[in-house]
Amino acid sequence: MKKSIVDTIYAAQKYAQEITKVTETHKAFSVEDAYGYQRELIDRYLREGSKVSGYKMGLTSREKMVQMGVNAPIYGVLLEEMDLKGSPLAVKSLIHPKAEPEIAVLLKADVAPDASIEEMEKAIGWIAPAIEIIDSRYKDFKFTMPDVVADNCSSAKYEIGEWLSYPIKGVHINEITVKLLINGELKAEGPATAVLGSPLLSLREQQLSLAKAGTQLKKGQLILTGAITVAMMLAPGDLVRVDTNHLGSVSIQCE
Ligand code: OOG
Ligand code: MG
Repeated sequence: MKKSIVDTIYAAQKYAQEITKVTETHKAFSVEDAYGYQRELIDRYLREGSKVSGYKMGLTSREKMVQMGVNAPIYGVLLEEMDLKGSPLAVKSLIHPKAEPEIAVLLKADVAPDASIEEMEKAIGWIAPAIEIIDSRYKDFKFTMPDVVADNCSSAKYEIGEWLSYPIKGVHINEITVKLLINGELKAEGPATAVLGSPLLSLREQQLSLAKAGTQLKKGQLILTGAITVAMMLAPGDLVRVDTNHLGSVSIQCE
């Protein structure tokens, strides 16, 4: 019997095997349906003992929307096992991993679904530079919105730098800028405002999306607010580093 959409994506993630878009191999479906498949997929990991560490916003910058040919922000769920925590990235254990520079926030309080943007900002306890490793399960990293949402928005791994208390003294979050370097070579750079005008607006989008889905952001969760620049393909041996002007650096050694 043919595998279901969720089973197909689950197997592709688990065994790092690329697949043809499920909107082609199975059927066309809406973005709303796609979030339902994403939920089913995550529930499966949770039943196996995985734990949610937070959420990620995706396609929040113009650079990413143009790179991926998709024109609206999306969100995915982060699991604890995606956190590299300083360990090297085994490139061959993934399909075609790419790195992107992001700003991460860590919540010190729950964010009520109807909290104002000021209340939401007060729930941010810490901020850090981050590298997200995305690994679309689809051939050639090409997909439609429903495909990528069902694939948990290409989530694979992430590395977080040192958490600094938020707000940072004398610096507004929108003044942060990041540089993405591979083996010391500058590949891309951009301002925090590249993500929906502000990482705060990206977090707001996450809050409102979860409210629509009947859930909410909670204390202890981290949120990746979206790639500030294009994502860069990685090869074994690469050293990826994100340098920032106010948050320090974070890096991942590939092997
Ligand atoms: C989708 C995930 C995008 C971001 O930060 O824009 C994303 C993809 O590009 O494969 O994580
Ligand atoms: Mg990302």
